[in-house]
Amino acid sequence: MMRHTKFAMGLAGVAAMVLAATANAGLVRGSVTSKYPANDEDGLVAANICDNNIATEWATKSTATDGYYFHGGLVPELTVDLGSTYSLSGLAYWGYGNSGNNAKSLTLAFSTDGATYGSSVVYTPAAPLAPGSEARENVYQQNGSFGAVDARYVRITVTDNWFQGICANSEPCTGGDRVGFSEIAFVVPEPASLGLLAIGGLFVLRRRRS
Ligand SMILES: [Ca+2]
Repeated sequence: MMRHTKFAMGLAGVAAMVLAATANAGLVRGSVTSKYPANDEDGLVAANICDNNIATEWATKSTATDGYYFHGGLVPELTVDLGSTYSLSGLAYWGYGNSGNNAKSLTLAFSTDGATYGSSVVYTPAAPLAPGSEARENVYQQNGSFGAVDARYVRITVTDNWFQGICANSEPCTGGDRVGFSEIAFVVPEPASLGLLAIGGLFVLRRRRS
């Protein structure tokens, strides 16, 4: 852990030059697939959670027949493919522009091959809005951290939202009609491919000096 930190700091100059060319340096996004794409809301597709735009959202449908976040419905599952393996140490998260429908609990599971998922963490975003408010500007960035884990694929299971209400049987219930959020990105101290590139560069410098 310490050795990794020192290594990353030693390459800070090289990394800064490369990352300076990209927005949100230190954050990585990927392509997204939904386990139940037919149950994603029209226009609020899963790809919206990794498009670097907090104004575009993903959400499930809300009707009683195909809305899968109704109480007892299907559990949303999104998979992010980062394109290559990174050492992930945290996340940045932006909520959904409606208080009750914002994701309240996410389980993140990590994989390097997309087939076998190992460690997982639970992330609980704060409610982004006051009850009854739907102001877009309240969809703010929240950060979470976890122990460094190597992963190319992150499976996101959405297990709850902030809705609490009264169901048809007059009993208190959770779940509501839908769940969503607008953006997620993962914290990377250094892309693995960049590290290899930098190591190669250091060897070239050393050879030229000898
Ligand atoms: Ca978005």
